[in-house]
Amino acid sequence: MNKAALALLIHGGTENWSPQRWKSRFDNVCSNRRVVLLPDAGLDPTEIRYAAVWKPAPGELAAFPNLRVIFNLGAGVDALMADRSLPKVPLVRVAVSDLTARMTEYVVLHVLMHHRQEPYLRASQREKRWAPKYQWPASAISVGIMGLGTLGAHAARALTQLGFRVTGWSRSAKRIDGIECFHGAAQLDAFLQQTDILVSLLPLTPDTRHILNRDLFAKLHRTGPLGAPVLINAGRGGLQNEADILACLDDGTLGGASLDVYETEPLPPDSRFWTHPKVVLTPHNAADTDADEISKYVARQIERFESGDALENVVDATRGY
Ligand code: NDP
Ligand code: OXD
Repeated sequence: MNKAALALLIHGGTENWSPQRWKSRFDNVCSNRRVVLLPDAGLDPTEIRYAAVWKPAPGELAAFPNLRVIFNLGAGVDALMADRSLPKVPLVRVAVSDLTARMTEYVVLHVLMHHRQEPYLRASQREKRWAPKYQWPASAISVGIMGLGTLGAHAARALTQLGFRVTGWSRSAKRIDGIECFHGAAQLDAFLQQTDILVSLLPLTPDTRHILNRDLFAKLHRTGPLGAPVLINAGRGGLQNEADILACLDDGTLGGASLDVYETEPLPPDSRFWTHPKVVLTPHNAADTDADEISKYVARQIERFESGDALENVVDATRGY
């Protein structure tokens, strides 16, 4: 046990975020390194050089005066960015092919679900109603992806391979083969106007909070084959105005929604999303962070850091993602 200590600080409460599970994976991949699962009453906080975290409470990381790197065990760092006392050391986030592929599966599944009118077909089945509806080709549908980063760009490529018309919107200008790219506030309306299925894979920042609201939904393509535009949000719940989504589903501004993330998680039992006939709901598991993959990723990054190589996927704190 001669290498600098790594602290694990994991909140989340779901099966995937079982702290013991992560501890056993980190013990396997961090040989000769002390891995401490917090809280640990006997711990001397000055020993900790690295922290691997999921949803730490504000102030928790400030307890370690000798911290050198923080590893967020997921892709989105909004919970950490909200911590005003976050130590000013590099913050590394997850950007790995395993998680990216999982998110692309989710996006493809839900785009196809709405495109192939699955909610309607399942309702027909429950009612024993033989009532086929014309199925449009993928090429008739324009999928617009908000956020063309690690996840958005990968999902966009997969959708083009299925024949969808794919556009994307990001903060800075992009060039991606086969995808019409828009960027910045000035090009948002042009992007929305041609979008039949809107996929949100944005990070939550002060600029993107509640960006998915009635004004934005009203600008989506209104005369597409699906009858009304569809929203798929797997970014963060804070991106969406939930009252607006419900009202827009009710009045037909939106034809359907697939939601994986919510303003309050777990989603409260009295939320109308649970029972709304136009909502396909998943419990924030579009793309799970796999403990085997991510413990190896963090261990590799620590080895790089200790050999003097640059850390990868360091968050830009001024952008907030
Ligand atoms: P990236 O940082 O790689 O990409 C973010 C994209 O959003 C970039 O294209 C960026 O633009 C764009 N963006 C950011 N701010 C703005 C803005 N104000 N206006 C326009 N575009 C903006 O992140 P990832 O692709 O890795 O992940 C995206 C998000 O997905 C995460 O932050 C997380 O919240 C969520 N997520 C959800 C999961 C789930 O299971 N539901 C799992 C994993 C992640 P630019 O390229 O110009 O910087
Ligand atoms: C993530 C997530 O950000 O799982 O990785 O939401």
